[in-house]
This record gives sequence, structure tokens and C-alpha cells, in this order.
Amino acid sequence: NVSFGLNEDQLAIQELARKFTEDEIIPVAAHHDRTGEYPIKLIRKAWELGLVNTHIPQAYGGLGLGVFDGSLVSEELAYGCSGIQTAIEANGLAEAPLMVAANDFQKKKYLGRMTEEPLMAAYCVTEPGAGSDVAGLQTKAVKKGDKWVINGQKMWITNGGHANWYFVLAKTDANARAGSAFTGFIVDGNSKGITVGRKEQNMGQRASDTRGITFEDVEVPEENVLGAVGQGFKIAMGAFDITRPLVAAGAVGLARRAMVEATKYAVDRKTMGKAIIDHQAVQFMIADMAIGIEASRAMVWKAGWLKDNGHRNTWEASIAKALASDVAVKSACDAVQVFGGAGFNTEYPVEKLYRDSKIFQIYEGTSQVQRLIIGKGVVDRVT
Ligand code: CO8
Ligand code: FAD
Repeated sequence: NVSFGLNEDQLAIQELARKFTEDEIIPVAAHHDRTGEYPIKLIRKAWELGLVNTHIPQAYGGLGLGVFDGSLVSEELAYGCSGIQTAIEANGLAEAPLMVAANDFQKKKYLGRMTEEPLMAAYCVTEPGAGSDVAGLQTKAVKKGDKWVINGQKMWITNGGHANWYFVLAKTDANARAGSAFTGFIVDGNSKGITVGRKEQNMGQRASDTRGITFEDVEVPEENVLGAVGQGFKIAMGAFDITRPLVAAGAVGLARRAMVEATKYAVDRKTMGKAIIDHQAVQFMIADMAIGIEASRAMVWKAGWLKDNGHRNTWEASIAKALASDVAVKSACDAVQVFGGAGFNTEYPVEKLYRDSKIFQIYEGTSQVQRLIIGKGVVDRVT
């Protein structure tokens, strides 16, 4: 039952996202990039249209879309601005551990409220001292009476300044191996002892809100433990099986925008008696963008299809993420090249794409981390 043809529902959600991008995101993208203003009005509009929290099951008030369908939305939103897309879709990342491991009570309480009002949530794994090395996290949770007490510092947390609740990964057993040393908690944003840091000034995706978050003796009730004590590392990793294809889809959207902008400019701009698109050296840069976009979208769809059909997709999700990120960075870089001097200038759209693209090789697991997973998967498959 493999098909590359989208059904009517998929075409409809893709069209909805495309129209929202054209009408709402593109006109204000440069403003949010320049000012770093959090796009809260836009997020509310997207929420009303059903473009936020797309994968919350219908039982909890959501649309219940799978990873494949979600990837159609991510690509379209990122075409307009991947910073705004990240702000919108970081909710999906925070919700993913709940999709993996929450019980009915937790889903009703924390996923349900996301569909009742336009709230934000955040996924807190990375720390100042450990990002790639999740096993090296230092945040600790200790059981005291009927409560857990969390202490530690998280860093680079998307939506950190706007979150109604956080998914927090903390160490609960200092002596166990990674797979059983950590526990995942849902932490209410208004809990005593949480300090939200300043909004970080990033190179790109400047509409998105990135912060450090400190947890000092933050009490969390037992009912907010996700899955079982000791299962947190696997829950946090399982969440990436859902979200890495979606982040990759965002990278595809950015690359597609770079290709479209570069093509329009190259058709228009003339040198040495012809449009620069007719210089093969220029046209080949654009051809390479198309190759990368088509190949990475196909890989995103495969990784999403596998997940939606109940198969383990960790390996394919990493391939999609690694490939699409590299394609986005190269396409944006070459788009600047196609624009020449104008590509280096803030009046034209491609310098923003170039700055925005870089983070795709870093967040949700760096390109090196993806290759660790891919390499290990190759060895497992071959030997
Ligand atoms: N599912 C279930 N279990 C898993 C998975 C998985 N996908 N992956 C690993 N495990 C299990 C293993 O089987 C193992 O189990 P056991 O101990 O029983 O054998 C256990 O977990 C430990 O696994 P590893 O031995 O492979 O663990 P390592 O310590 O070697 O670490 C990695 C592996 C791959 C290096 C891991 O630490 C990693 O992925 N690091 C990168 C972290 C990362 O991606 N961070 C991203 C943070 S979020 C972010 O950046 C958000 C950006 C904003 C996005 C907004 C959305 C649009
Ligand atoms: P490090 O892990 O210190 O890596 C530094 C360099 O060493 C990288 O090039 C890396 O690839 C390389 N490296 C490390 N280990 C290895 C190895 N074993 N083999 C080969 N190379 C290696 N985190 C969250 O939890 N939630 C969020 O919402 C979130 N949002 C983010 C938003 C932004 C804008 C940014 C910048 C980061 C965000 N992050 C978030 C954190 C992000 O996931 C980490 O920055 C990323 O995983 C890398 O971790 P690090 O910064 O500690 O780099």
C-alpha cells in the first residue's frame, strides 16, 4: 500500500498550511526576524485553524494526524519562516513524550488543555553541560514523601519563556545505565522554583523563543511521572522518532524556498547577454537544490510512514534529519550565491534563509549525532 499520491484529506491540510503561510507568515517573517518578537498572534491564528498540536489524538480534542500528515504541514510552514514554524511546532516536541508514554489521565489533563486554548509547552532535555550526550545530564529528581523534587538547569529550551508546562528529563538513579537512569516528568509552568532565563539572541530563527530554565527544589506530584520511573531516556528518544522527521520536513520547506527564490532571481537577472539561469553553472546549483529537496522529502515521508504504520523508524528518522538539514544549509548557501551581492543583503530573502538554515544541523540532534545513529544502524543491519 505504498503511495506517493496524497489523499483528499492530506491535500486539504497541505493547502490549508500553504495558504496560511502565504497570507499570514510570509508578510511578517522579516519583521519577526528583525525584532525577535515572539509570533504569538500568528500562533493563535494557526491554532484556530488546527495547524498547531496536529497529532493530539481525537480522544483528547486534537486532529490525530500522523507523522506523515504532520510533515506536510511542517514543510509548508517552514517555507514561510522556519523560526515561526519552530515556535509553532515545538509544542509537538513537548507533547511527543506524552504521546509515547502518558496514561489517560495525563493525556486528558495536559494534551486536552492544548486543544482547548492556544497554550505553549516545552521539551527540556538539553543542559549547559550536555546536549548530544543525553546520558550525561545532571538534573536530578529525588523522591520525598509523595512528591518528586527536581533540581538542575536546562539550556536552549524552545518556547521556554511561554510554556504552560514542561517535559523534563531528570536523573533518578545515579548508578544505573542510561536506559534506566532517567525519568520523564510533566512539570506545570507555574510551579514554585522555576526560573526562566532571558531570551537568547540567536543567529537565525529569531522569532523562536530559546531560553535557559532553572529548576530549584521544584516539587512534582507522583502522578506527573511519565511511563515508569527509569524509563525517561527511552521516552525522550522515542519522542525524536516522531519529531525528527518533522524537523527534517521543516528543512525541506526552507530548501524549497531557497530554490524558488533563487530560480525567480536567476530567470530575471541578466549577465553577459543572457539570464543567469542560462549559465549552466548557475542552473546546476538550482538543479542540486531540486535533487536534495526531492530526495529528502521522500526520506521524510518514508520515516513518517514507518512510524504511522507501527514500525520502528529511528534509523530512517535520522537519515531524513541528516540529509534534509545538509540540503537546507547547502541550498540556502547556494541561493545566496545565485543572488550575488544582493544575496548578502538583508533587503533580499536569502540571507535570512542562510542564517535560519544552520540550526537544522544542530537542534534535534546534531548532524554528527544522526550519523552516529545511522552508522550504528548500518553495522546492525550488515553484521
Ligand atoms: N526509542 C527507544 N529506545 C531507545 C531509542 C529510541 N529511539 N534510542 C535509544 N534507545 C534506548 C537504547 O536501546 C538503550 O537501551 P538499553 O540501555 O536498554 O540497551 C538506551 O536507550 C540507551 O541508548 P544508547 O546506548 O544508544 O544511548 P547513548 O548514550 O549512546 O546516546 C544518542 C545515544 C543517539 C547520542 C542520544 O544521546 C541522542 O540522541 N543525543 C542527541 C540529543 C538530541 O537530539 N537532543 C535534541 C534536544 S530537543 C531539540 O533540539 C529541539 C529543537 C527544537 C525543535 C522544534 C521542533 C520544530
Ligand atoms: P555538544 O553536544 O557539546 O556538541 C558540540 C559539537 O560536538 C557538535 O558539533 C556535535 O555534533 C559534536 N559531538 C558531540 N558529541 C559527539 C560524538 N559523540 N561524536 C561526534 N561528534 C560529537 N534542547 C532541548 O532539550 N529542547 C529544546 O527545545 C531545544 N531547542 C533548541 C533551540 C535552539 C535554537 C538551539 C540552539 C538548541 C536547542 N536545543 C534544545 C538544544 C540542542 O538540541 C543542542 O544544542 C544539540 O543537541 C547539541 O548539543 P550541545 O549544544 O550541547 O553541543
